[in-house]
Amino acid sequence: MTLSRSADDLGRRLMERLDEAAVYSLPGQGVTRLFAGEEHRRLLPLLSSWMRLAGLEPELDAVGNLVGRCPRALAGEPALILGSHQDSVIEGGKYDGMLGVAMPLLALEALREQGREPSCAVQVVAFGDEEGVRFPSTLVGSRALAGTLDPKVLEGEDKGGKTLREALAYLGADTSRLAEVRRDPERVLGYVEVHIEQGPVLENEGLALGVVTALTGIERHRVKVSGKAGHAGTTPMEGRRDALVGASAMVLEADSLLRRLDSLVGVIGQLTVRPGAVNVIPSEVEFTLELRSPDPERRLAGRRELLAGLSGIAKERRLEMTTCMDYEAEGVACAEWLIQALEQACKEEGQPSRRLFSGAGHDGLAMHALTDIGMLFLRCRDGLSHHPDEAITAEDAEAGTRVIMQLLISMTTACRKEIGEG
Ligand code: HGY
Ligand code: MN
Ligand code: MN
Repeated sequence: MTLSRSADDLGRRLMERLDEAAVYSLPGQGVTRLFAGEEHRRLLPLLSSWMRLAGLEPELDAVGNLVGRCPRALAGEPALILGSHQDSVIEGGKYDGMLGVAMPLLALEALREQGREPSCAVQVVAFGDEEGVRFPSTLVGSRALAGTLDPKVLEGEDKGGKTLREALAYLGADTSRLAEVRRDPERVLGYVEVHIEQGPVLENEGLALGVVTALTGIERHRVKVSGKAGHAGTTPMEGRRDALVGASAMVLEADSLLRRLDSLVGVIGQLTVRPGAVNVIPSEVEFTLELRSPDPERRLAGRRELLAGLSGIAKERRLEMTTCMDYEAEGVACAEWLIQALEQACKEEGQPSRRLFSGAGHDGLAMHALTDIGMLFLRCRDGLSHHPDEAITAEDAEAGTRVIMQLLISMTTACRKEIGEG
């Protein structure tokens, strides 16, 4: 049965909320809200107010997640967790992350307004960190829930030398309670995240919504290239050991190799040049290298070929090179029962959908270690994301919210199917 289409105008209400949240940003284009920074701290009261309107009790946990629990979840019933992340990339958009926080909260609020209730206990988690932009760690919030977070990440430092532990204290989080964040899998029914697609598939096919089948595997490396500094005017060009020239050759080599390899994409997105002076030959360059593939074997083979290629360039140019992989997440599959539950909810709402793969990472990569995961994708304009011009329409926002309302009222049936009672 399609939920009644009263004049509640959920699409417009959701867009207004997303505009409101976007204000909590560093100055500049788009949205820049870094983990446990001032903007994150100032956003928390707004999200808490949305949680209360949704009938949830908000609580900031030890790693900066804002968790809203319904009374049934507070009483200890196994709960469906919905959510996404509060942080953004630098100069990102309004929808990556915040959509998946705002939409389930509005869906719960709208059900309350209609005098209806979700059929199972619900928690909405606004994860503190998914992007991994500020500290040398990522998925901190979801890994803490899954019990896979190494507490050492709290000692990781941002560029200004502030540790994550210090930043979390500033946010108001009590890191001494880290162990309490871990969830008992018996008390979790599953994890569902709504996210913009961040790609062009839905738009090209004229669909507002898609149901995700699997999330890509990701690895991140830090590569350090060392040469020799020297006077830029007096050192002959011949014989220089310029680390930046070497690193530039490596960037081009990585790009051409990645173009040749199937099912593997990658990027070198961050370079630091030392000493970084206009008249000094660069002595050291540190850069990041990120690789993604749905296929772990292809990712491993690609990594080997790439690092061997870069090492060959270092040798040729008499440079030293060291590499360190500081993050790896295996690709994960979404649970078939949650895929079907989301598809069914789309159908009930008269929304055609298709299944699709996610080339982006999400909190589900970490939540998969705790529970079954499912994701609903929303079409975004020009497939654009991690960009200030990221956009969705109010109509699609409305469609997504209604699908989540349907999912919430039909979860018992879906869960029963999963445990074999259906
Ligand atoms: O990097 C990603 O795929 C995600 O947007 N954090
Ligand atoms: Mn992102
Ligand atoms: Mn995201």
